[in-house]
Parts: sequence; structure tokens; C-alpha cells
Amino acid sequence: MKELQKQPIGYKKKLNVISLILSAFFFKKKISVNVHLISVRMGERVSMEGNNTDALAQRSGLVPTANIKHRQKYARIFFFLPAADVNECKVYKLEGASRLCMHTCINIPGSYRCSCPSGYRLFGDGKSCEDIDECVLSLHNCSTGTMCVNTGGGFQCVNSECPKPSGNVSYVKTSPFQCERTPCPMDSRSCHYAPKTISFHYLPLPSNLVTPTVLFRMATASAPGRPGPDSLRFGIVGGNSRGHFVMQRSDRQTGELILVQSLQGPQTIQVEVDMSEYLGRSFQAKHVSKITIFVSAYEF
Ligand SMILES: [Ca+2]
Repeated sequence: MKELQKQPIGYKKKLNVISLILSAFFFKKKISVNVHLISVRMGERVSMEGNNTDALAQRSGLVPTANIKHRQKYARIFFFLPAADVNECKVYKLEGASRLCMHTCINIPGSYRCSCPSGYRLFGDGKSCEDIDECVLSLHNCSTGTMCVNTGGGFQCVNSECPKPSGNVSYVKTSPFQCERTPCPMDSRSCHYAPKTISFHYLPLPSNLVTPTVLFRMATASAPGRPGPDSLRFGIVGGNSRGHFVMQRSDRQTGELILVQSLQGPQTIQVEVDMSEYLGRSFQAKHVSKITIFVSAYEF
């Protein structure tokens, strides 16, 4: 029964071998077989007669193993039924074994293949899905003045706009993702307390990310030759899902935004955090980071 192991992966390895005892007549080492073959193939009864094993095999759809043993006047020939296909997708789903495919499993005769949702391509391992970076591949349709941000399964066109001037507070764009406050009049306390910098961050995230996870770090940078702040305070100051996050100091110079409740996509979430710098208990400046999180529809 060693032949069983020769079967291609993807076929059942049991109940698909039939053995036949054939009346055989041997004349001068030539096998002349008079076969009355009855087999059950895929629930169907096949009956045929012949004297040529190859032709029989062809007609019956059986696979001869070329393993013909003869003993005196009898020959035993093993045949393999074209085995019933194993639906790996179903089997593995039931067994709860490590997933065959990251996304969709498609059963095909004798095998299976994986497929990925739109916006992803099948990775080289034939199993994983890899996001297509529309921004890098110039597959996006973002208009001028907007920036392409790659996300899981798609992309977003973003426009990081500085706040409109209000009172004596106004901002200028210093980079595609940063606004800086223009110098305040000496006597304006409210201007001094307005954010000195506003930065924009766009994070693509998979669905149902394991928590807690650090999503973002914010650190202070002192100008060369000037003393930096001696203390920092961090907080969450805005956003539409504040309960999902915690902002805390991680070391003297850094604060981190931690996701504490996993997010189910697809959805877009905004969270705004700030960092206030103090020197000898006196307020120096405030910096704001506006973080937009694009949660993918999938866990990849
Ligand atoms: Ca993408």
C-alpha cells in the first residue's frame, strides 16, 4: 500500500484504492488479462471487460500503479480511483488549524488557492495579502494640493489645512504636514497660549489591532543653544473616539498615544493631542498633533 503516498497532495488518502484479483493467463511472459472490472467510482458503478490494462484504465478513469504482482495464474493489480477531491478550505476551517489563506480560500480540484480583496495582491507565499501602495505606484487620483496617503486596501487624498486666522493668531504652512504660528504681539496672552505648532499625521491601521499599542510619539525639541523645557504635559484635546486612546508621558522628553480599545474598520478616526512645555513652572509653548487614523476593513 506504499503507492498511497504517491498521491498528489489535495486528494484523500484513504478509501480510494481498489484491488482486483484478476484471472490472468500468462503466455511467454506476456500478460494477457481477461478482466471483469467492477469498481465503484464516485458512487458510480463501473463495469467493463477487456484484456489490456492500459485501455481499461483509460476507460474506467482509474489510475493503474504499474504494480502488477503475479503469482502463478493470478495477477493482482492495484488501481487508484481518481480520488475524491479534498476541500482544503472547508477542512481547515472546521479543524481550526492555522489558516490556509489570509483572506479567501478557493477550492480547486486537487488543490486550493488563496485570493485577496480588492486593493490587495497575493503575496509571494501564495497565502498572505499585501496592500497595494497606490501612492507609490501612482494609481491614485488625488488632485493637486492634496497628498496621497496609502491605506490598507485603498488610499486617501488628504489636505492638511492650517487654521484660519483668528484674532491675532495666524498660521503659516512650513511643510506639507506642519503649520507654525506667526509671532505673537508682545502683549497678547491668548496668542501665546495658542498652539505654537500644529502637525498632521495620517496612520493606516488594520482592523482589530491588539491592544494596548503605542500609535504615536510626540517629543520636544529645544532650539540649539537654548535651554529646553524642564517639564512637559500631554493630553488628548479632541477627536471623535477619545475613549479608545490614552496619552501619557513615556520619558522626560516624550509622550505617547496608546490605543487601548481596538478599532473595527472600515472607519476613519481623528484624535488630537497636545504637549505643553514648561520651564520652571511657567508655560512656554503648546504643540498640537492632529492624528487621523484610517482603519482598514480587514485585519491586514
Ligand atoms: Ca493601499
